[in-house]
Amino acid sequence: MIKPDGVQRGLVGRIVQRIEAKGLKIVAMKMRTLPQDVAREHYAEHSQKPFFGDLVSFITSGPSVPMVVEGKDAISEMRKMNGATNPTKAQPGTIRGDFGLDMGRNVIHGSDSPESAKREIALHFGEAELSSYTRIDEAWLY
Ligand code: FUP
Repeated sequence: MIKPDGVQRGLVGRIVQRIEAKGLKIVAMKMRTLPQDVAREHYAEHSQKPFFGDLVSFITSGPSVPMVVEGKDAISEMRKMNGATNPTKAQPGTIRGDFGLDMGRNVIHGSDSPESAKREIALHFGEAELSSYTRIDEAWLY
């Protein structure tokens, strides 16, 4: 999910381009401002952390772009592309390393396991919103 800072800084196209160029397949995408309850549920694992309030108010402060991304090792490849949580620690070449400087405004979120992906997808999309198609280059990618 591209966070509100990524949207407001006009980074959506460049981020989508990286995902597509890697060979991963975007099967759902929308723009939405997260309601408070969705944001709290999304970051439930951090509900007891001191930064939770700031995190929820930032993530609900403007539109985000949730996506569902498929492909070989999609979760680990996306997290590799996203880079370290703190953008000042993220390697150049990663999305956070190239586009971020602040821990709280780190441009993008990526699910960290199949279980969290399933849970997070359900927060943003209904079953009917997930598309099925074949990328023309799939035979070359895999
Ligand atoms: P990640 O899985 O890389 O998104 O990182 P985490 O789940 O650990 O953190 C989620 C979000 O909480 C981060 F994107 C930024 C925010 N955060 C802070 O603001 N301060 C912290 O110390 C840790 C995380």
